Amino acid sequence: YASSVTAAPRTAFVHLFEWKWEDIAQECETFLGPKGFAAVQVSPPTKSHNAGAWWSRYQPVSYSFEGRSGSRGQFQDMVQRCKNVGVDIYVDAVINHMAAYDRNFPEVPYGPNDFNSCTSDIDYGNRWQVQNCDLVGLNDLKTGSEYVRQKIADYMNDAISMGVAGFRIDAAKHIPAGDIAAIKGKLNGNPYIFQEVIGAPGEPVRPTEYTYIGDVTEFEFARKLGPAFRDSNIAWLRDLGNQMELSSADAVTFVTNHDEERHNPGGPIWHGVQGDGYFLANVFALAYPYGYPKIMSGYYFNGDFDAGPPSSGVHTGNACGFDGGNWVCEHKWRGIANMVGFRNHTAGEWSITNWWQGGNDQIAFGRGGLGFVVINKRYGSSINQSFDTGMPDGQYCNIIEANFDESTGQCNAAADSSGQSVITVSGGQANFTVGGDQAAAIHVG
Ligand code: LM2
Ligand code: CA
Repeated sequence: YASSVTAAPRTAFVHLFEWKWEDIAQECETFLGPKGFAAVQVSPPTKSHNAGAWWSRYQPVSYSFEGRSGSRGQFQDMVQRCKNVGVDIYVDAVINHMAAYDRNFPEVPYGPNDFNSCTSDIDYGNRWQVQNCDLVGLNDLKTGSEYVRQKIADYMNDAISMGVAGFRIDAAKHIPAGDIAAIKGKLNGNPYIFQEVIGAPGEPVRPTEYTYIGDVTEFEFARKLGPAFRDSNIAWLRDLGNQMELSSADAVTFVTNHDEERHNPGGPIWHGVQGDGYFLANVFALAYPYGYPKIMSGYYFNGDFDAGPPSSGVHTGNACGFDGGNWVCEHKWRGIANMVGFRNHTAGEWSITNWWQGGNDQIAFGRGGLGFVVINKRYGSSINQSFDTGMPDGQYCNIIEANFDESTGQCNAAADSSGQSVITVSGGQANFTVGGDQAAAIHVG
């Protein structure tokens, strides 16, 4: 791949949920690096409660790097190989709690005095309970204590020493912001931090309390985006960024995440396994100038909440879902993967220009002459018209239908595509033909 992909900033990342370290290393080299992904959020790397369910990973029993995704050596190899192709690794750091049941974790070591003592259910209207009681029965660490802070920082510094560039702070709402700040103060270097704070109306702990430490998840973005695409009511999304509690520079966005696709598949944060609407919502999230988008990449679980990952690896037998395998690989869906490049190449113009809407279900907008996207959420009805794109004249590859090969300069239509591969802009105008439930997108670079 030619330099222009790597020269553009990298502005979106992917959660490779439950992927093995070896598979992630290979994915960085063969796909994520070339496509311009900034980073991978990996599943919690520590030794955890030994159960088959995916959620056992959220019950650490020690801070040693060993578990279902691989060994410490494999982890280290992944970090280096991904870094070599420009892709950072973000560790999902489970630091609010340890596993349920026992308050002795000799490998850290933690003993009973290192935990808070409130074991009752949490009343989310009560700040003290949210931050000091056991979350779903998980032993709540005394993050106010110097000893616990140092143990957590030692773990994170161990990751940093292996080249880890950032962290997702799991259950951050359940940790006082001051405690996270104190832990961050003990870290080497300046790792990227984003904190999982699920804002909810009426709750006392607000996402904005955490922005002085690092980025924060903006759940409202997903809660509004999902229903808009599900209900084909997308024109109002032009104003979405203005309706958020967090400012763009502080927000991590997503269309769904590993919890939401399981806990509440029909709910406001949309279940991501199938459907053009879900695909189009991801296209929108990557085109829209708000936040730092994370793409969820998971596996089929047939409504089985507990189901752990498919037993065969992504690169060993069971391939990605579109080949009939068990891993969905949403990040490899052509339009989603190529929209990462769109976001990277449009990062210099953080505004919406050339807005168009046809009813509530068809929209198009530009990014200040660096990119232009058309989204048609009207089933069975094409858009056929000329748009004022604001783009420099020339020929562009429609990255939803085709892949641009930088080494040859060719725009290669995908085998399964019947849409336009090439869009010609002349005098700023371009004709687009976009089928129902489809999109088109062009960008500079
Ligand atoms: C998170 N963010 O704040 C993670 O994104 C989420 O996936 C984690 O919950 C949670 N916080 C704790 O890290 C998951 C899962 C829970 C599961 C926990 C712990 O959603 O269902 O709880 O991990 O493994 C499980 C059982 C639950 C039980 C608990 C303790 O499902 O019924 O509660 O273990 O034994 C008694
Ligand atoms: Ca806590």
